[in-house]
Amino acid sequence: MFILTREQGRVIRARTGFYDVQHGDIVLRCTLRGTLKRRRRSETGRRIYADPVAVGDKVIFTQLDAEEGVVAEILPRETKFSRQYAGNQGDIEQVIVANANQIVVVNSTRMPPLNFRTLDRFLILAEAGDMEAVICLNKMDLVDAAVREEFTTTFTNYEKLGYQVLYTSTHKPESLDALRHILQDQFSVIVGASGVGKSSLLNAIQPDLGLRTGEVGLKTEKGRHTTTLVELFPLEIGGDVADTPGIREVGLWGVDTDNLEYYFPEMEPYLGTCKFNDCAHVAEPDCAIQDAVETGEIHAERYRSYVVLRTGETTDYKMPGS
Ligand SMILES: Nc1nc2c(ncn2[C@@H]2O[C@H](COP(=O)(O)OP(=O)(O)OP(=O)(O)O)[C@@H](O)[C@H]2O)c(=O)[nH]1
Ligand SMILES: [Mg+2]
Ligand SMILES: [Zn+2]
Repeated sequence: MFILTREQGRVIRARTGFYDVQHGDIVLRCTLRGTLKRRRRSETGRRIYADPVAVGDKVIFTQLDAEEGVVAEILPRETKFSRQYAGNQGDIEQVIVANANQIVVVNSTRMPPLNFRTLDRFLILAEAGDMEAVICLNKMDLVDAAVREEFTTTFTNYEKLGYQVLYTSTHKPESLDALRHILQDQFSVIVGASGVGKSSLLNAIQPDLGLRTGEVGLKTEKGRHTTTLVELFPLEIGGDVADTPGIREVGLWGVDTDNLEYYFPEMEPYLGTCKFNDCAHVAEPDCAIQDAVETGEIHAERYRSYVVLRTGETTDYKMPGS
């Protein structure tokens, strides 16, 4: 016999309608209490809906038996890492992970190739969600010394903006020390396109995770969406990490796109110095931002991301893995 007591736990896996909640050493498969379900419907219309519970959520639950429980309440989130998800009845917020304090944006040198638009989108989402962001360039073993040098030169620009950049290869164990150090005692979310090596890196850091990994198509250079669920793991070195599926479209959520320049730290010194007060810094004359791009003070790739997001140009919208 179980006594119905309310306990606090944490969601480590979420599948629509079912949530694995960890409480000490036990993991219970939980459903949602009726009032939470109703909230999910009324908030967002009838057919599409945002899941009210995300991995990382702290919840109050009631245990029903040795394996099952009911989530009665979701505790307020400290942070949330969300993206805009295009449903067939409009855009909704998809909270990927709640309560994390840092995002590790994984990219690969090749297979799939690096995409700066995707990287910058993730950095903006981290900023919008009040989380630290660390950049990781994986598969360093796949490029020769000259290309490695090119990458490090390009990424110096991100370091100047205050982002830490890690260069890793699962084939070079010594390259993983810095990543281990970054993850230790933090609650991190690993994001990036399909096939860049997110799950492989976590396996390399902690082999007993045994996460499934998948080959990248040789011709297409695209990942095959091997990881399909967000999942949270405790790390032996301390801290927690959430592995995520490579998402095809990193839609911005919680970002004020009319004031996008505020999400680009390198633009800050120039703000308010353009000829027009409402300068969008795209095609206006006497624009301090465009001038700074000309002189190289603002990196051209970053400016390109700004323009794509500001103007809603769709050519660059897809992730390499889509
Ligand atoms: N050469 C090389 N291959 C790597 C490296 N890291 C991962 N891979 C390979 O890249 C492929 C994709 O790795 P995954 O770990 O499945 O990639 P993922 O980012 O988790 O992909 P999704 O789960 O689909 O989002 C696998 O074949 C890995 O063996 C690396 O540092 N070097
Ligand atoms: Mg994976
Ligand atoms: Zn301007």
